[in-house]
Amino acid sequence: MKNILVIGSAGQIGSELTLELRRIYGGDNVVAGVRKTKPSEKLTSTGPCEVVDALNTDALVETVKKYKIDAIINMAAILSATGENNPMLAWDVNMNGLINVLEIAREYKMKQVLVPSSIAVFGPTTPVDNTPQETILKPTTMYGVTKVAGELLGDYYVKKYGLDVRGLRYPGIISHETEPGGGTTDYAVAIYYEAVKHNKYTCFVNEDTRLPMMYMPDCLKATLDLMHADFSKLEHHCDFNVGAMSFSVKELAESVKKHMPGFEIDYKPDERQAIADSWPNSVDDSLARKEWGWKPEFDLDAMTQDMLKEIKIKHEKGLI
Ligand code: VAH
Repeated sequence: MKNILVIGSAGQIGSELTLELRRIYGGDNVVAGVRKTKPSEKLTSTGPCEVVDALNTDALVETVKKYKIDAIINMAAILSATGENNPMLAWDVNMNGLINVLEIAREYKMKQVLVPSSIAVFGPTTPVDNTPQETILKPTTMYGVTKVAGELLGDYYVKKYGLDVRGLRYPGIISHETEPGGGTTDYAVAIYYEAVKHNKYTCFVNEDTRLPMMYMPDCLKATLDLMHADFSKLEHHCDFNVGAMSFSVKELAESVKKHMPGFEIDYKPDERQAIADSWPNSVDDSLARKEWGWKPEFDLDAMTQDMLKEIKIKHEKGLI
């Protein structure tokens, strides 16, 4: 692939993935597709940005033609918590947007499409520890429903049309560049910002909530490793489990306290507790390790040290 379009470039993963792809493929060869959110100066100064809405087929085709796009990364999604407040919007963006991307990729003979999935595909009847890749997928959120359907759709385009479609089930992603929005796992980012700004945090899930999590450098590594894997060697395509760590909120708070002894946390669970409770504690990512050599690098304490260092810099600069 030579010319890549990242849809959802202003988002938590999209913003950093676009910059990383530009470092690899060259700034002019990676188009940042944004919708409402204004792209950061880092995005606008390192390569082309276009207003791209996966629901606007004509505009999407115009961008594909203008930049001779031969690979699309579709990071645009309505996440779990927002999706429960507006299920039809989640279905529209996550499914109708995806089908537009897949149809355009088929029609314009794209070299690759990346369709991210999520641990949200699992539900309360899924085995909760070391969740296998092949298992019960009965999610209880609209976001999870769209991610199961997205995996099936992506695999269909592989088998029916021979299109190179790939996807991985992201756990909760933690980063300090672009704050997430509308997710259930957002607490695992907010805790660091609140610790630096106020030395305390009121968490919207209880202290025993344990979820699979991943630091952004590992998220980028997993995404790029999958993108660059030999397609002919992949037995799976759009549904790879990828794990890095699994921790409870209590363990996360303890990790923060190692660096900020006075940090205090209290708990006021809200509607997101039920979503978190429907997801697994940890995942089995042995197939990703076998098929494309997945191996995470960051553990909880290494992540906490880096997150607090970077967020303190943003705070000292008055950026937060
Ligand atoms: C969410 N951050 O909370 C997303 C993610 C595994 C969760 O898909 O909805």
